[in-house]
Amino acid sequence: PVSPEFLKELPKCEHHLHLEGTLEPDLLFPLAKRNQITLPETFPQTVEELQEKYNTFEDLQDFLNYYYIGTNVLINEQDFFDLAWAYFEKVHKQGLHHAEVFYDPQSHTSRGISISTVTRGFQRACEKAELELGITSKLIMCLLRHMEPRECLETIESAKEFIEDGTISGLGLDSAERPFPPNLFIECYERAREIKSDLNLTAHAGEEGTAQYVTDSLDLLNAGRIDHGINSIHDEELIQRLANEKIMLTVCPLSNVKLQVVKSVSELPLQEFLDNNVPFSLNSDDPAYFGGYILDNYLQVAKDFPHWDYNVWARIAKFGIEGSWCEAKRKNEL
Ligand code: ES4
Ligand code: ZN
Repeated sequence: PVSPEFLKELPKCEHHLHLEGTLEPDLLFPLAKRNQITLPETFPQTVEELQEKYNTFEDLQDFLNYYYIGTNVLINEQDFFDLAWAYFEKVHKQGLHHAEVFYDPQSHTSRGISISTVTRGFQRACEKAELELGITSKLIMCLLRHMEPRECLETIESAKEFIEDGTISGLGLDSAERPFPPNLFIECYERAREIKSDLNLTAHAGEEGTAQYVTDSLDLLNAGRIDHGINSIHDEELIQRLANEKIMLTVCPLSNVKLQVVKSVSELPLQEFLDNNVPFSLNSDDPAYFGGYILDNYLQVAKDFPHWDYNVWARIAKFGIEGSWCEAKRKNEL
């Protein structure tokens, strides 16, 4: 097995991280206080009780219920900045060089917070991270698939200026995967591409959904990569296609265990992906909720795949660089 030091030093990229999912309990409660937000009575009232709850989620929906309540404590531009900056500071110490991060504008606009407040707060943290930590980043807005597609179209319109000026460099699709298949969002993805023809596109698919959700995200939404995608393994033809078209899967090992998608990291089809030349990266998804940031995910995979040598890990690092949406010049540096 490779050493923890090697994994720390390995130049890592993150492609699947929800900024709202970096909200640690020890920031959540102070923010609730600062912003005078009353949490529901049934919500844990202390950091310890909340950490305890995070140890056992039934499934994706059980997690999302907590995640959306937590999100409500974020109000001011400074809150969004503080959240993202705390994330960048943490992963800087873990050897992260490049981050393509998600956020959910609708979680905030539905509470009366403008998309500009959210986007500018996050954007300022991204700029500071590049300047002071050397971490480059991209912001990806996600549509909540449990919302009406008509409302999602309005969200895209409200993001138009940020898409046009490049503040938002990609579009994704998250929240409860089933029963909200990709075909519901065909118009949304078309409209986003109309605003910017080279907008980067991705979608969560094949976490709790079937391989068909992955295929449909490629065919119907034109996604250039797939978030999670692990259920692709059940479709041999799809596996060959991912390899041929170099579609990267952004796998989230600790998340998959915490949400009981798999029993352990060793069950993930990572060896099969390697054997079939399917590009994948390792990511943290919602690290405050799932018990680990980027390096913690790498360390757990190394524990569960102890026979992987330096060459295998170098190959994974390379998948991540090539699957990133940054300019060729930056890829060379990485
Ligand atoms: C998410 Cl793990 C996961 N799946 C779908 N949507 C999400 N939003 C935040 N984390
Ligand atoms: Zn996710």
